[in-house]
Amino acid sequence: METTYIMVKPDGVQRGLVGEIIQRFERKGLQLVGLKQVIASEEIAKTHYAVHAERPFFPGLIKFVTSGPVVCMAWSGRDAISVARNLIGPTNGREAAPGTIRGDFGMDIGYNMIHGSDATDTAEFELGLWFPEGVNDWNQDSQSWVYE
Ligand code: D4T
Repeated sequence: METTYIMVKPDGVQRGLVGEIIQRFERKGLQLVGLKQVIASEEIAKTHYAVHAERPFFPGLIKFVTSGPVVCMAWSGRDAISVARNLIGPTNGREAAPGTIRGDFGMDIGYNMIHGSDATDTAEFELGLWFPEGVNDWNQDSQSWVYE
Protein backbone atom coordinates (compact mmCIF):
# COMPACT_ATOMS: atom_id res chain seq x y z
CA MET A 1 0.00 0.00 0.00
CA GLU A 2 1.12 3.53 -0.82
CA THR A 3 -0.04 6.97 0.28
CA THR A 4 0.09 9.93 -2.09
CA TYR A 5 -0.25 13.66 -1.59
CA ILE A 6 -3.02 15.25 -3.66
CA MET A 7 -3.87 18.95 -3.66
CA VAL A 8 -6.72 20.84 -5.28
CA LYS A 9 -5.10 24.11 -6.30
CA PRO A 10 -6.73 27.56 -5.93
CA ASP A 11 -8.34 27.41 -9.40
CA GLY A 12 -10.00 24.08 -8.60
CA VAL A 13 -11.30 25.43 -5.28
CA GLN A 14 -12.54 28.66 -6.90
CA ARG A 15 -14.31 26.72 -9.65
CA GLY A 16 -16.14 24.50 -7.18
CA LEU A 17 -14.44 21.29 -8.31
CA VAL A 18 -13.44 19.97 -4.87
CA GLY A 19 -16.43 17.62 -4.54
CA GLU A 20 -16.09 16.33 -8.10
CA ILE A 21 -12.39 15.61 -7.57
CA ILE A 22 -12.90 13.86 -4.24
CA GLN A 23 -15.68 11.76 -5.76
CA ARG A 24 -13.38 10.51 -8.52
CA PHE A 25 -10.77 9.36 -6.02
CA GLU A 26 -13.38 7.69 -3.81
CA ARG A 27 -15.07 5.94 -6.74
CA LYS A 28 -11.71 4.62 -7.91
CA GLY A 29 -11.31 2.82 -4.60
CA LEU A 30 -8.62 4.92 -2.98
CA GLN A 31 -8.94 5.57 0.75
CA LEU A 32 -9.00 9.11 2.12
CA VAL A 33 -6.57 9.37 5.04
CA GLY A 34 -6.10 13.14 5.28
CA LEU A 35 -8.11 16.23 4.27
CA LYS A 36 -7.91 19.93 5.06
CA GLN A 37 -8.18 23.36 3.47
CA VAL A 38 -5.28 25.78 3.94
CA ILE A 39 -4.01 29.04 2.49
CA ALA A 40 -0.43 28.15 1.70
CA SER A 41 2.38 30.39 2.94
CA GLU A 42 5.02 31.48 0.44
CA GLU A 43 7.51 29.38 2.38
CA ILE A 44 5.58 26.12 2.07
CA ALA A 45 4.75 26.81 -1.60
CA LYS A 46 8.41 27.46 -2.42
CA THR A 47 9.46 24.30 -0.59
CA HIS A 48 6.82 22.24 -2.38
CA TYR A 49 7.88 23.53 -5.81
CA ALA A 50 11.63 23.85 -5.03
CA VAL A 51 12.47 21.59 -7.98
CA HIS A 52 11.14 24.34 -10.29
CA ALA A 53 12.94 27.24 -8.54
CA GLU A 54 15.02 28.14 -11.59
CA ARG A 55 12.22 27.88 -14.14
CA PRO A 56 10.77 31.07 -15.63
CA PHE A 57 7.24 30.18 -14.51
CA PHE A 58 8.28 29.76 -10.84
CA PRO A 59 7.33 33.26 -9.52
CA GLY A 60 3.91 33.07 -11.17
CA LEU A 61 3.40 29.54 -9.87
CA ILE A 62 4.12 30.62 -6.28
CA LYS A 63 1.84 33.64 -6.60
CA PHE A 64 -0.91 31.41 -7.97
CA VAL A 65 -0.67 28.63 -5.41
CA THR A 66 -0.67 31.10 -2.49
CA SER A 67 -3.50 33.21 -3.94
CA GLY A 68 -6.32 31.43 -2.14
CA PRO A 69 -7.23 28.21 -0.38
CA VAL A 70 -5.98 24.84 -1.52
CA VAL A 71 -7.42 21.50 -0.41
CA CYS A 72 -4.75 19.12 0.85
CA MET A 73 -5.46 15.41 0.75
CA ALA A 74 -3.74 12.13 1.42
CA TRP A 75 -5.05 9.05 -0.40
CA SER A 76 -3.95 5.47 0.18
CA GLY A 77 -4.16 2.32 -1.90
CA ARG A 78 -2.16 -0.15 -3.94
CA ASP A 79 0.12 1.87 -6.28
CA ALA A 80 -1.77 4.97 -5.13
CA ILE A 81 0.82 7.35 -6.63
CA SER A 82 0.52 6.14 -10.22
CA VAL A 83 -3.21 5.44 -9.90
CA ALA A 84 -3.74 9.06 -8.82
CA ARG A 85 -1.50 10.43 -11.59
CA ASN A 86 -3.57 8.49 -14.12
CA LEU A 87 -6.81 9.91 -12.71
CA ILE A 88 -5.32 13.42 -12.91
CA GLY A 89 -3.86 13.24 -16.44
CA PRO A 90 -0.89 15.08 -18.00
CA THR A 91 0.14 18.59 -16.94
CA ASN A 92 -1.47 20.48 -19.84
CA GLY A 93 -5.25 20.16 -19.81
CA ARG A 94 -5.50 20.77 -23.55
CA GLU A 95 -3.44 17.63 -24.15
CA ALA A 96 -5.02 15.52 -21.41
CA ALA A 97 -7.39 12.75 -22.45
CA PRO A 98 -11.10 13.05 -21.70
CA GLY A 99 -11.91 11.03 -18.61
CA THR A 100 -8.96 12.43 -16.69
CA ILE A 101 -9.53 15.34 -14.31
CA ARG A 102 -7.38 17.75 -16.34
CA GLY A 103 -8.78 16.36 -19.60
CA ASP A 104 -12.35 16.95 -18.46
CA PHE A 105 -11.95 20.33 -16.76
CA GLY A 106 -8.65 22.03 -17.74
CA MET A 107 -7.51 24.23 -20.60
CA ASP A 108 -4.29 25.91 -19.39
CA ILE A 109 -1.06 24.47 -17.98
CA GLY A 110 -0.92 27.18 -15.31
CA TYR A 111 -4.48 26.46 -14.19
CA ASN A 112 -4.40 22.67 -14.05
CA MET A 113 -6.46 22.40 -10.85
CA ILE A 114 -4.75 19.58 -9.05
CA HIS A 115 -1.38 18.30 -7.93
CA GLY A 116 -0.40 14.68 -7.34
CA SER A 117 2.94 13.33 -6.10
CA ASP A 118 4.99 11.77 -8.89
CA ALA A 119 7.14 9.22 -6.99
CA THR A 120 7.52 7.55 -3.61
CA ASP A 121 10.20 9.95 -2.37
CA THR A 122 8.24 13.06 -3.41
CA ALA A 123 5.07 11.62 -1.84
CA GLU A 124 6.88 11.12 1.45
CA PHE A 125 8.38 14.61 1.28
CA GLU A 126 5.09 16.31 0.36
CA LEU A 127 3.03 14.42 2.96
CA GLY A 128 5.53 15.49 5.62
CA LEU A 129 5.42 19.08 4.37
CA TRP A 130 1.63 19.51 4.19
CA PHE A 131 0.61 17.05 6.91
CA PRO A 132 3.29 17.48 9.62
CA GLU A 133 0.63 16.27 12.09
CA GLY A 134 0.47 12.96 10.19
CA VAL A 135 -2.38 11.24 8.39
CA ASN A 136 -5.06 8.90 9.75
CA ASP A 137 -4.65 5.14 10.00
CA TRP A 138 -8.14 3.60 9.75
CA ASN A 139 -9.75 0.47 8.35
CA GLN A 140 -12.30 0.95 5.60
CA ASP A 141 -15.20 -1.50 5.74
CA SER A 142 -18.27 0.10 4.17
CA GLN A 143 -20.62 -2.90 4.52
CA SER A 144 -20.30 -3.04 8.29
CA TRP A 145 -21.61 0.56 8.41
CA VAL A 146 -24.87 -0.11 6.57
CA TYR A 147 -26.69 -1.59 9.62
CA GLU A 148 -26.02 -0.58 13.20
P1 D4T B 1 1.98 19.33 -10.34
O1 D4T B 1 3.40 19.19 -9.82
O2 D4T B 1 1.37 20.63 -10.00
O3 D4T B 1 1.15 18.14 -10.02
O4 D4T B 1 2.05 19.29 -11.90
P2 D4T B 1 2.80 18.24 -12.81
O5 D4T B 1 3.61 17.28 -12.00
O6 D4T B 1 1.80 17.67 -13.75
O7 D4T B 1 3.72 19.23 -13.62
P3 D4T B 1 5.12 19.88 -13.25
O8 D4T B 1 5.67 19.35 -11.97
O9 D4T B 1 5.96 19.81 -14.49
O10 D4T B 1 4.73 21.43 -13.05
C1 D4T B 1 4.40 21.94 -11.77
C2 D4T B 1 3.36 23.04 -11.95
O11 D4T B 1 3.90 24.15 -12.64
C3 D4T B 1 2.95 24.65 -13.57
N1 D4T B 1 3.64 24.88 -14.83
C4 D4T B 1 4.42 23.90 -15.34
C5 D4T B 1 3.47 26.09 -15.47
O12 D4T B 1 2.74 26.98 -15.00
N2 D4T B 1 4.13 26.28 -16.65
C6 D4T B 1 4.94 25.32 -17.21
O13 D4T B 1 5.53 25.55 -18.29
C7 D4T B 1 5.08 24.07 -16.52
C8 D4T B 1 5.96 22.96 -17.09
C9 D4T B 1 1.93 23.60 -13.64
C10 D4T B 1 2.21 22.64 -12.75
